[in-house]
Amino acid sequence: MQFKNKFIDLSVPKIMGILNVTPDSFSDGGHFKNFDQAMYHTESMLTEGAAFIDVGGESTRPGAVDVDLQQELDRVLPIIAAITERFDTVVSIDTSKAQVMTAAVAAGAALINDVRALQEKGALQAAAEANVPVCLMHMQGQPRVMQENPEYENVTDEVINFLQQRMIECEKAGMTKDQLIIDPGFGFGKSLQHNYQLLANLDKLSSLAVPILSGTSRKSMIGNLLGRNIDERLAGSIVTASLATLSGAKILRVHDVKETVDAVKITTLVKDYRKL
Ligand code: 7PM
Repeated sequence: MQFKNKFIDLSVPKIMGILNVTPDSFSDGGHFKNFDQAMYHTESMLTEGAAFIDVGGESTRPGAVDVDLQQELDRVLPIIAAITERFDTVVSIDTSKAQVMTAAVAAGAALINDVRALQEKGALQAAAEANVPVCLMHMQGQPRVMQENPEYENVTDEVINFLQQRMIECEKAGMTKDQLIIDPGFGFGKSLQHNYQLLANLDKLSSLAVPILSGTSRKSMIGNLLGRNIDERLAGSIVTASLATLSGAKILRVHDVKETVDAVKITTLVKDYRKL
C-alpha cells in the first residue's frame, strides 16, 4: 500500500504504535515536556519495529467530550511535523474532523485514521482531496454514550455492512479501493460479548478485500474479562493481537510494540505454514 512516497508491504502484518498527545496542563511550561516525550516515545516505538505512528488528540476516545478544533490542531500538528522531519515512518492522524485531516496531511501525515469512518461534515471530501489512505472504523453511537447499551442482531454482519457502505461512499467521493483500510472498532459501542464475537469472526471482514486493522491493545474487553487494571493487560493484548493476526489482520494498533512484534512474527509464521 502506498502512503505518500512510502510503500508498505501489508502482505506481512505491520505494527502501528499508539502515540498519545495528551493535553498540556500548563500553556507553555508543559508544552516542551510533552513534545520531547512524544519524540522519545516515537523513537522507541520505531526502534522496536513499528511501521506506523498513530497520532491522536483525544477527541475520539470512549467517554470523551469533543475536543475544540484549534486545541486539536495545536496538539497534533507540531508533533506530526516533527516526526515526519526526523523519522522515516508513516504518521497516521487519528481524527474525525475534516480540517484536522487536511492540516495533518499537509504537516506530513500519510494515513487518516477515522473512528467515525468519514461521516462528519466535510470529512469524505477532505480525505479524498488529501489523497492518502484512510482507515474506516466501525462505531455504534457516539463516544460519550456508546457503551451505555450497545445492541446488535448480529454484530459481525452489521459491522461488515456498515464498512461496506462506507467503502462505497469513499469510492463515490473519488478514493480508490487500494486506499482503504477497515477496522471493526473493538470497544466502540460494543459489549464484552460483542467484542469477542467480532474477534472470533474477524476473518469474515476479509470478504471486503481491503487490509484489516485491529485495535484491542489494553482495552476494557481485556480488562473486564480478566479483572485487570490498565497496567496489567499486556498478556491479554498480546493474545488478542495474535488471534487477530491469525484471522488476517494486517495492521495491529498497539501500545506495546516490542512484545507485539514478537507475537505477530510467531503467529504469521504458523499462519503461513497452515496454508501449505
Ligand atoms: C480510552 C479508551 C482511550 C479507548 C483510548 C481508547 C482505535 C482507534 C482508538 C481502534 C482505530 C485506544 C482507544 N481505538 N483507531 N482509536 N482503531 N482505527 O485504545 O481500535 O487508543 S482510541
